[in-house]
Amino acid sequence: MSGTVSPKPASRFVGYSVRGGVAVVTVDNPPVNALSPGVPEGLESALGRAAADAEVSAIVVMGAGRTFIAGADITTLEEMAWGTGPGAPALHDLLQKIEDSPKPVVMAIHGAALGGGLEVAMAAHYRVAAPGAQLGQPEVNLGIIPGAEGTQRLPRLVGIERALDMCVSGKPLNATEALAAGLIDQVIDGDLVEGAAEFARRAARGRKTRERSERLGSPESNVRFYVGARQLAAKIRRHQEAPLRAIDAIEAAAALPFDEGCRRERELFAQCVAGDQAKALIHAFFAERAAAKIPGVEKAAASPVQCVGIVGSGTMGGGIAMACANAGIQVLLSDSSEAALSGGLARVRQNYDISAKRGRFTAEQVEERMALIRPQLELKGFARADVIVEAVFENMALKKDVFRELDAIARPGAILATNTSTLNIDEIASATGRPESVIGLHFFSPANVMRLLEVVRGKATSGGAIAAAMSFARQLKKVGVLAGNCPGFIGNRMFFSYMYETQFLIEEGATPQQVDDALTDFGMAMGIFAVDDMAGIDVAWRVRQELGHFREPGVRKPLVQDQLYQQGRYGQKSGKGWYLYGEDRKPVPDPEVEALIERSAREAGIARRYVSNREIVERSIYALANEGARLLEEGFALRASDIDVVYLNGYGFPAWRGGPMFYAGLAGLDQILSRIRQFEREHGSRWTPAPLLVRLAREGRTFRDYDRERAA
Ligand code: 3H9
Repeated sequence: MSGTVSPKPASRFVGYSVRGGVAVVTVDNPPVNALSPGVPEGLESALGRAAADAEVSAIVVMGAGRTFIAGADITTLEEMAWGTGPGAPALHDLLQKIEDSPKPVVMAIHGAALGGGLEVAMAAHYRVAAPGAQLGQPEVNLGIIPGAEGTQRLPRLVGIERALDMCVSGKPLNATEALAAGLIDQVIDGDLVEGAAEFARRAARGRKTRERSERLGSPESNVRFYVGARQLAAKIRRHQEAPLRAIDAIEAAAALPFDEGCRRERELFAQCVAGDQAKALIHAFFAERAAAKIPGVEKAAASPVQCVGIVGSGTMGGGIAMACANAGIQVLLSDSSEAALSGGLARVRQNYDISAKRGRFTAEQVEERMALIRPQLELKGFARADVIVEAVFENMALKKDVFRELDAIARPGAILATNTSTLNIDEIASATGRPESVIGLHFFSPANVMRLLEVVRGKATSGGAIAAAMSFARQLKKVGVLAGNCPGFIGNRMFFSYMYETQFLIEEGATPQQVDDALTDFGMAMGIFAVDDMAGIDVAWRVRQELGHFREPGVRKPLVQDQLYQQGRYGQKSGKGWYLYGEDRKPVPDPEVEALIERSAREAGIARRYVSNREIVERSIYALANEGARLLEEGFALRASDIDVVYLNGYGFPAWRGGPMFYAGLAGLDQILSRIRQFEREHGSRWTPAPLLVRLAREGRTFRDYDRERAA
C-alpha cells in the first residue's frame, strides 16, 4: 500500500498518517486508549487536518495497541463524582465534528469500544470491527449512564429494545452480534487497517446517526420495551439508580428531538455521577485493579499454568477442577477411594450438564472440559503439576498428611496450595521441606462460579509463589486478593463476627427471616441464615471446633446453632436448618426453629424485645467494618479496598455500596464509632472499637483516605 506518513503526530495522543488517499487517525493513550484530557482535542485536530488534506478522501479512526477506545478516563469520572476535578470530557464538539465531516468517517474497532469509546464510534458514518471486538455501554457498572450521547445514538442504530438491554445490563456485544444488531457495518477478517481503509475508499458519505429515526419505534410500541427493561433492572440491578436513569434517557431518545434528548441525557448523567452509587462502583472498579498490585512482588512473567493437581474431589475439589478446565487447564483430580472419585466426577459432569441445559456451554464444550479432567487414585502423577491444590476436609492432621505426601512428589518450584478456609497455613507448610512454595488458595463455593480467590501468604511463602498464585487467579478469570495468615484470613475472619452478631439478634427478639430480609433490603445478595444453610451448619460446626471459638470463659456464645447441628439440621443438604427446604430449595421459615430460639433465649435469661431492621443492619454491617479495621491495622489485609474486593466478590456485598470499608466511610466513621461505643456499653467487649477506626474517625478521615495516603 502506497501512502505518506506524517513526520509528526497530530497530538501526543493521536497519530495521523495517510494510506492511499485515506487518513488513518490513531488514538494512542496506553493502556486502553481512554479519552483522557488531550485525547478528544487530539482527535478533533486530526479530523480537522484530514478535512483540509486534499490528498484525503475518507478517514479511518482506530486505536493503537490492544484496543480501540475503552471509554472516558474513569479517573476523571471519579474526580467528578467527588467534586475534586473538572470532570468528564465534553465530547459534544468532537462528536459533532465527526458526524458533520464532509469526508466519510469509518471507525475501525478492535478490542474494546466501550462507553465513550462506542459513543465516539457511533458518531461516525460507518463502523467496521475485527472478529474479537467488544462493543458496549457498560456505564451502569460504574453507577452512571452513557454521558456522551450514547443513549441517543445507540437506539437509532440498534433499536429501542436492544439499546435498553445493552444500557441496563452493561453487557457488550461481540462483533457478530453487533453486525446483526446494526451497530457495525462489516466484520473484517485479516488486517483491520487495510480492511477499514479499503471500506473507507469505497464508502459514500454516510448518513448522520442523529438524523436516523427509523428504528426509534412509536410511543405505543415502545411501552412494552420500557416495562421489560424496568423488570430487567429490578432483577439484575436491584436497588440501583443508573439503569433506571438510562431507561429514562432512552425514552427521551424516542420521544424528543435529538438535541433535546441529549440535554435530558446530560441532566440524568449529572444526577448519577454525583450520587453515592457512582462513588461506590467507581471505587469497586479501581479496588479490583489495585488488589493485583502487591508491594515488593513483581507481577509474574507470563508462564501460564498448564497442569493442576487437585487432592479431593468433593464439592470444593470438583468446583476447582471445573474452574481450571473452563480456563483450558489440564486437571489431575484425585481422591482416596474409587467410590469417592467416581462420585466426584459424576457431580462435575452433572454440573456441566446443568450449565449446558441453561445454554452456557454446548455439548461439545462440556466434552472438551470433561476430557481435560483426569481422575487418579494415586498422587504419583502430580509430579508434573505446576500447581497442586489440596481440597480435603477442614482437619489439620489430615491436611498435614497430604502435604507430607505432596512434598515427596511435587516437582521443584510447583505451587503447593491449600484450599483451607480457616486453618493455619504455616502449620500446614511445616509438614513440608519447602514452606516457601506453600500458599493458601481459598476458593469460594461454587468454585467454578465465584470470582473471589483469597491468596493467603504464610510467613515463609516466597514472593515468586505469591506472584504465581496471583497470575493463576487471573488465568482462571478470578480476582485474587492477598490475605495474611490469621484464623479465617480476611473474608471468614470478618464473617464470624457478622454471623455471630446476627445469631445474637435472633436471641434478643428478631427472627431469622427478619434478619435475612433486613440484610437483603440493605443489598446483600443473600441473608445470613440462608447462607449458613447453603454452606452447611455441619461445616460451620466443624470450623468452630477446629478454631476453638467460644472456648474463652465469659465470651457470649450463640445458643442455637449447636442445637441445630445436634438435631442433624445441616441446612439445604438435609432439607432443614435455620429454614425448611422443599424441592425448589427456597427457604421457608420453620416455627419449630423459632420456638427453639425463644426457648433457648428464655432459659439463658435473655429478655426478648422488638429489634428494628435498622439495628439489624447496623449491628451486622458495623461488625464487619470493625473487624475489617482490626485486620487492616494488624497487616492481614494490604488495603481497606482489598477487604472491599473480598466482600464484593465472595460474600454478596452490594457493589453499589462499595464494600464494607467504603460503606463505613460514606456512612461516616464518626457516626459508626458512636453506635459501636453504644453497642459496647450494651453488649460488652466484643464491640470494643478497633483502634484504627477510632483514630480515623477522630481525624475525620475514611478508610479510602487511609489507603490513598499509604499508597502515596
Ligand atoms: C464512560 O465512558 C462514560 C461515557 O459515557 C462518557 C461520559 C462523558 N479509564 O481492566 P484491566 C485501566 S465510562 C481509566 O486490568 P483488561 C485499569 O485501571 C467508561 N483507566 O485490563 C488498569 O490500570 P492499571 C466506560 C482505565 O485487559 C489498566 O487500564 N468504559 C480504563 O483486563 C488495564 O485494565 C468502561 O467501563 C478507563 N476507562 O481489560 C471500561 N479502563 O494497569 C472499563 C481500564 O494501573 N475497562 N483502565 O491497574 C474495562 O472494562 C477493562 O479495563 C478493559 C480491559 C476491558 C478495557
